[in-house]
Amino acid sequence: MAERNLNQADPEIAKLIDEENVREHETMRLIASENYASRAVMEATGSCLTNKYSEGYAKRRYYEGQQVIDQVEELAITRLKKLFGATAAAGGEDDLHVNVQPYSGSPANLAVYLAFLQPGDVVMGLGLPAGGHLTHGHTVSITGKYFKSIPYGVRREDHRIDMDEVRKLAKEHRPKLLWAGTTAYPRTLDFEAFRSIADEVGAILAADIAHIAGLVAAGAHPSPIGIADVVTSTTHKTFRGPRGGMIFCKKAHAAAIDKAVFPGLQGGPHNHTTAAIAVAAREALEPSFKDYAHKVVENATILAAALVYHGFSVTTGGTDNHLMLLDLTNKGIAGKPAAQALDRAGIVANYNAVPFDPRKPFDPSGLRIGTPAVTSRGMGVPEMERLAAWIERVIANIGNEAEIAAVAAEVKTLCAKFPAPGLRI
Ligand code: DSN
Repeated sequence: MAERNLNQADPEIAKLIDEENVREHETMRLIASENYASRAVMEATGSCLTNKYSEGYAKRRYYEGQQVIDQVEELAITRLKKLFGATAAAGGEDDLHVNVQPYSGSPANLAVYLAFLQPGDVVMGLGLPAGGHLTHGHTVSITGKYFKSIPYGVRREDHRIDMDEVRKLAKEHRPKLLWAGTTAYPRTLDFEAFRSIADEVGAILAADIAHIAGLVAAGAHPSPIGIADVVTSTTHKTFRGPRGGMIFCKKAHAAAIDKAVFPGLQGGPHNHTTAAIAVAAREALEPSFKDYAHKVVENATILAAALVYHGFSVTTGGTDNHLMLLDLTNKGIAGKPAAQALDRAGIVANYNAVPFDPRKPFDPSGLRIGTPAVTSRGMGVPEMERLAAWIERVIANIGNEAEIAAVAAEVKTLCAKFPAPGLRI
């Protein structure tokens, strides 16, 4: 029987994929953790490599038939070493081990716990309400249930991480693991300062660069490679690869990290994802990726300034990276109805807690906005200024569906001029 394509085999799913393709083309993607993977990355993701089991690591597998897979994994590791080794603090590039098997960012972070901690040990990370990640010890996460979590926060005056507070808490609670990493924090992280605190208390320093990996690779944000003991990341945010995870560590920790990923937490690696990570690493080694990452930051800076011009309250007053956090309190609206109205206007962001938010996490005061995806479409300064004006227009017209539809039409017209990588149009 002739093989059927997706449309023939499953028209319902084919139609839904087509609809998502259109939605992604016609709307402005401002979710700070999303991006557009290239067609090359998607081809690798959709390849026959999905068929192969390969528990273990190159040349040490539990299944035969690894002639190709070993090369794929080794190529991904070699390219990532070249890319991130070049960003390392002195000597760091020679002391670099890479694991490309974590299924995504949360499993990569769990591997750090498994490699270094025992249940009940103390962990410190930026609290979720201050812009940290669930897996850095939040109460609802396994990392807050099985370990003793001491979150640090941001200063009330300027909403920046207070390194004096981090030091004070670390000295008091002696964490075994200290996280430097964020999901909703618009400023540069001082990895050297985290290192000195970790050294003072004998903690493992883990940097989670999931959001900023692409910026780090391109030199648009300082690198923790060679400073932190271990660095975890997803591969699909500013790095612009497939949905996946990766871990960098000093060679002394290689065996512990590898053992924690497999067999500690996972079975067979997703080889199609590994291949796509290798493709993304190759793309990130091209000079154009450096330009891209710097433009992401430039666009974020301009968008934040334009939003301030339109009367928005931007936490910390702006941004150093790819994202910003708006506190909508002065606009008299909460984050959720604002995000929903913007979505109807084709401007897709997410509602988010702001530091010291008096509202509940499911109905917080803020909006998180990021520029990685719109920058991948080639948008720049004029588009960021237009975007700020649209955001202001939508927020000022909540309840006026005709005005929101008018913005959606304008957004669609602009998006048509900036085809997104990887989409079929
Ligand atoms: N879900 C990611 C984000 O949006 O930041 C973090 O895991």
